[in-house]
Amino acid sequence: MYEEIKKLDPFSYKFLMKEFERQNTTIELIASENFTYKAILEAQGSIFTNKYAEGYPGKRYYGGCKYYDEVERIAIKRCKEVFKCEHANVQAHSGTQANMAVYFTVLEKGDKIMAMSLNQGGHLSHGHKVNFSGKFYNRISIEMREDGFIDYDKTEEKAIKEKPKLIVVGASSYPRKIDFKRFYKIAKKINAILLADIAHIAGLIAAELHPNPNPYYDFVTTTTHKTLRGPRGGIIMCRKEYANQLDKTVFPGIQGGPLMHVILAKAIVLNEAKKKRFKKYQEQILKNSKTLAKELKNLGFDILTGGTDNHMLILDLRRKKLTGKEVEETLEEVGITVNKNVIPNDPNPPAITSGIRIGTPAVTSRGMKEKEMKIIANFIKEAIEKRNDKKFLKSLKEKVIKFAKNYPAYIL
Ligand code: DSN
Repeated sequence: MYEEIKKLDPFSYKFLMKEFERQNTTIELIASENFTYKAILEAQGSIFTNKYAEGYPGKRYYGGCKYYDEVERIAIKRCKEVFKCEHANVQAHSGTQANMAVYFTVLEKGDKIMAMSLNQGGHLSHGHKVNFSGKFYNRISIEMREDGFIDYDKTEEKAIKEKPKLIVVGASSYPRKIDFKRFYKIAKKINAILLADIAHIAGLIAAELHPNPNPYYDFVTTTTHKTLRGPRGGIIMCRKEYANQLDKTVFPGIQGGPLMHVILAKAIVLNEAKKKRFKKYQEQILKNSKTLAKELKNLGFDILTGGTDNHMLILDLRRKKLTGKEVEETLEEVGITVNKNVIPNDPNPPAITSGIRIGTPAVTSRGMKEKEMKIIANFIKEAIEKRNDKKFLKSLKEKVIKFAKNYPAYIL
């Protein structure tokens, strides 16, 4: 594999191979990452990368698009079947561009939106001031409880008082089920437009293991590479009445040529998502995150909200007087990859934090189950407890490498 890259560019090849080694010899626990299927890698490296196909199936601005039309049509059809939505646009390059397309379809500059802020678990594209969404729109926050759960009653009171034009329901860091129906009822009361951002939980929703906001939400956006395990990219779903306007916003509004090799890969993963084995995979993601949360709790860690309903859990490090930054760095030293994460009322800034987000999609893709989660929980505990003992960390790293190699992410 990668022989042509080696010939053309030895510099890039060297780092590609180093990354190949890193992926196979570390324990990947970043909640938004995964190891995609080989078929998806093939699709993304395929000849579908060669063609411009601006426009939509049957209405392209370039000749020679007939096979691309077939693939995009099937991707849309499968998306509608899997997520039970009325319309799908599979051209969004990313989750942020998917959200941008929705905002540009229904909002004017200066409009008020309601969403979780970054430190509540929301995403940059949910109105953060450094992002276009925070520069163009005026974001008010969803209300959260001290224990990390969404406070639906207070959110409703605030929404009635503030009357946002659009409510974004979804998170990058929320370990519990989201009550989409409750938000629907809130939005109905104030006539707000509803957008669910299901990027993190798309795989669970596809497998019917998490409530689905379709079809009673106006818009649903997702990425395709997290729990869904597909290519890096985005999808936008909406009710029929918004379909034409949304498609126009995506192209020619905010994007040019669609990445047809990625749309090919989206079609493939959406087919996979209909299968029994995909549901089993998603069930195992849940079993693994629940086991990891329980084991870490038994080992003396505080878990934000007390546990998890999805693919992630969040360690609250305040009682241990540790920061997310130092734990992330310690774990990286032994080959365990996680990310620091802000927690409600975090005394530390986002670059330091008092939390750690841990997710199980990637380790589950490597075939790990409950037994392995117990071993990983112990690795985490030992690394943190003996974080100042460099010799110990070195020997633990060796153990992690040996363990990880038993579950190859990919074989050359
Ligand atoms: N950056 C992603 C995450 O880690 O959750 C969201 O896009």
